[in-house]
Amino acid sequence: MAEPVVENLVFDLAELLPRGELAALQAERLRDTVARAARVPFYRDALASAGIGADRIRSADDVRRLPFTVKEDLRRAYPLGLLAVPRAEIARIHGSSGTTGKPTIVAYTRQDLDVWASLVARFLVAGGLRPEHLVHVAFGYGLFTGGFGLHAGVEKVGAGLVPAAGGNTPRQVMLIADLGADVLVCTPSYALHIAEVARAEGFKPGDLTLELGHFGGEPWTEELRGEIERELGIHAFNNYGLSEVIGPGVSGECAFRTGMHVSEDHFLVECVDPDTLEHVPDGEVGELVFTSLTKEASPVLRYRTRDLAALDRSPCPCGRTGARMSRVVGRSDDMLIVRGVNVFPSQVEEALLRVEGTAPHYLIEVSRPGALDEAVVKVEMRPSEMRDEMRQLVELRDRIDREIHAVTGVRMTVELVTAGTLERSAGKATRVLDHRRQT
Ligand code: DLL
Repeated sequence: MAEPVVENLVFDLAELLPRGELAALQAERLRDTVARAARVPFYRDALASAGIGADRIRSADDVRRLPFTVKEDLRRAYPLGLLAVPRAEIARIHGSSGTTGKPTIVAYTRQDLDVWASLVARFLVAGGLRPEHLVHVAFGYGLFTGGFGLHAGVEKVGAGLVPAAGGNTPRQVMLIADLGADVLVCTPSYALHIAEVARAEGFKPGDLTLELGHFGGEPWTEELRGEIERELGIHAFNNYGLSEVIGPGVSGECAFRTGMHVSEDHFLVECVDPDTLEHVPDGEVGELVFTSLTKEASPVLRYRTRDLAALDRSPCPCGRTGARMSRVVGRSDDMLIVRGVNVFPSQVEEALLRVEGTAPHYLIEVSRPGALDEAVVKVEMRPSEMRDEMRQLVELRDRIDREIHAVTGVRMTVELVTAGTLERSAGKATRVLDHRRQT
């Protein structure tokens, strides 16, 4: 049996609910949710077209009879067309982190905020957070759910908190060092950048007092986890969520790190083939679809996330009964197709991390100058490699070329760039520039 990397702790006994009791609770909550959603004209019409209403829900499996909801539905309802409570009951508004067009708006009642904080507290505690810890939160505070969501969860656990927000990385390093934070909370790419700046400021791996990291908000790989853990001397945990469903707190890893436990007493999760919308068996990658079970202000029915992952309902040694989702391996809509081959940016990252001498900062640029797609991968070299002979640089480039080809099946042009030249982000890293989409 796998060893837990931290003490196996549980925030809420509901996380251990036997599957039978969980199913009964889900059925009851699904009925309530459908009744609540039916107050919203959009959902009322969709339910009527599907010929289903709250009175027809007998079990959680009846979710399959409900209509799907997509991001475009939320966009079209901008700003508050899907609100299921009187406006006066809104306690907070958040939105998706997209930079183009209008954000998708989600509303929370007081009760929603309280549930949300508890769900964030669940994954923080599952990943070792204790009330005596000091937590450095380097997520943006604003419409994005990362900052306020993690903030409330940390407070719910009763731990100390530094609401550092994003940006000014040398200052972040200074605060972590001077205040002696135990836990770092941000995106995985920003954690790596903090590690990089800490090194530049003269800190060696493990010099900082950090013990744990809770990272989410963007896809990352097992290789990147290893890199962050080595550089910061911490145990790193993955957590997942999306604003349309609630924000962070939809799922997170436990001490055994065998996938992210979904809080299934609050969200029904399905995994479907993105083309046929039929369920895929556990263990197979498909698109995750969530139905909220307790949200008051912005309930969602069968929300298609576009996130590709696999579900695992086998028992976990931690005792939690919630299904586990794998890492997100890509999105059904941002997958790159290069010369007919499907490529996920995470595969390129995996290839790069296999090659010594490269830093995990990269940018994939795809264009179509003639009839064929061209993919260029800009890869930063580690400062230590920069002194090397030209021959070694060529060898390094060839090694990256071979690994990318081995992992993705596509030949890409590899460009080595000077350390520190690719733009760093305090939020989600930009990994792809697809020039084809603009033509
Ligand atoms: O990113 C919520 C969040 C904040 C989760 C902080 C965890 C920590 P959005 O801005 O709506 O919400 O973006 C949601 O980000 O559909 C996934 O594609 C991606 N995503 C979030 N967490 C992970 C993760 C927040 N752990 C979108 N792994 C989702 C992979 C993730 N992708």
